[in-house]
Amino acid sequence: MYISKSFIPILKNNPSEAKIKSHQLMLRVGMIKQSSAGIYSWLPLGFKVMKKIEQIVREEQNKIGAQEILMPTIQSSEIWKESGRYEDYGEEMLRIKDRQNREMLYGPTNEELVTDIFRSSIKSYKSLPQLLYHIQWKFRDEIRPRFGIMRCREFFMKDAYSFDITDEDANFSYNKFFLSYLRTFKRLDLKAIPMAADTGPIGGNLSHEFIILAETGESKIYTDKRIFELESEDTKLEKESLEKLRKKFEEFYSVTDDKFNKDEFEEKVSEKNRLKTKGIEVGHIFYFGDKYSKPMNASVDLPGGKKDFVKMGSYGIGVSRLVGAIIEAKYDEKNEVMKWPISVAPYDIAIIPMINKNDTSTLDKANLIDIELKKNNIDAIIDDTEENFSSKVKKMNLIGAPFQIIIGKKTEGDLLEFKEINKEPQKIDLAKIIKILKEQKAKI
Ligand code: P5A
Repeated sequence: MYISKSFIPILKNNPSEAKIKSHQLMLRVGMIKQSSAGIYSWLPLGFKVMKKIEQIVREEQNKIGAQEILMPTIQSSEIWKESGRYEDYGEEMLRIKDRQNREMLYGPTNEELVTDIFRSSIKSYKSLPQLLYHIQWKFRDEIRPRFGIMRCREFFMKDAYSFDITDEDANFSYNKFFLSYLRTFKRLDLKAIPMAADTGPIGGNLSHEFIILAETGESKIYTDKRIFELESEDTKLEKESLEKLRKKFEEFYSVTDDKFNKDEFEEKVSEKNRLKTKGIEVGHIFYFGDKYSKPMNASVDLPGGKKDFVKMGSYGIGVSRLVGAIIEAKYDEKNEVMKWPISVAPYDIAIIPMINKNDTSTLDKANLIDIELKKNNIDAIIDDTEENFSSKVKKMNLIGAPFQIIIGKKTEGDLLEFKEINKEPQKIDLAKIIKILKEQKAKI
């Protein structure tokens, strides 16, 4: 892709309305454009990153046996009246009337809708467990949308739901999602820590938020530092090892502020290990038993002929919020250098040829390189403008492709100036560059 033909509207300076670095960068390089308060359009660069995150989230859901569906954004109020949440949800719910004067709403979450889908088809314990998920826009009329796509009104969420018959099986389902979240955030090159959390309007009594540390985060956390040293190592999808994995994390006191208890914190964590800080909630999982299945009458036949209400959990990941969270974790705002993890980078590599009117041989060379890269599924962005070298590099540093090739007048023969952002340049040939990139991409 040529930069001159791309829709990447880069601003010269930081937009003054953005208070945190992810919002600054996203506006600066034109990843998003606000359309009204807390509602954004996603432009090509931002959309590419979000779609890659979505795909990783999807793959990790599939790996634990969850099945993808797609529920609508607009829901009927009827099912929310059945569960009793229609009144409870309050002003955050965007309520709409259709032309027949029926009460509809823009879904803030889907516990009711998925329970309705489940109860219409699944009648026997033999079909359990069921793990269903979708990746869909949500709307919450947040009183104070802020920080760009971090806390907005319309956002993209992966939400999954589990259905089991016993508490023990439901706990197994919960733990499968626990593992899939560790795997997902690792692939995004994020250190997201599970912390015991409150359940709020979703309900239930078991819940973890997955939090990444960031000064600009909106969640207050209290934790034993040593939890950050834990490796989120992979585990078999089996009851015992998953329980062990969760216990390993739960051994360290780590809670969000609504679960915080000063005495407990001081008793369980020695002074040198206490950490009181802030973070960004990128995922949240809940177990709430029959909170929805009972009022909505979602039951299945048991072996002895009896019936029972299914036990449910729900599991959310803020897919659009993750774009901002990755920037908060990876953007060096002082030097204005972004380095996307290769797993979600909008481009794998930037090619920067030095071009002037009388000599476009460097651009020809860039084009030849691009053909070879394409053959190897490596996605490059080429700066085909005649701007000076430093402004070209500045621009590419903001776009954040993790690798760069620089083609100057002196680039002769097979050796190219190749650079990983934040590292020293090296002179190597294209075959070697392709090898390095392929190796990096294979690790995703
Ligand atoms: C779990 C899935 C739920 O809604 N029901 C279905 C449960 N959980 S949650 O914690 O309320 O949301 C899940 C994740 O969505 C992201 N998120 C947001 N992202 C951007 N702007 C918002 N206003 C917003 N609200 C929630 C968070 O990442 C959260 O963990």
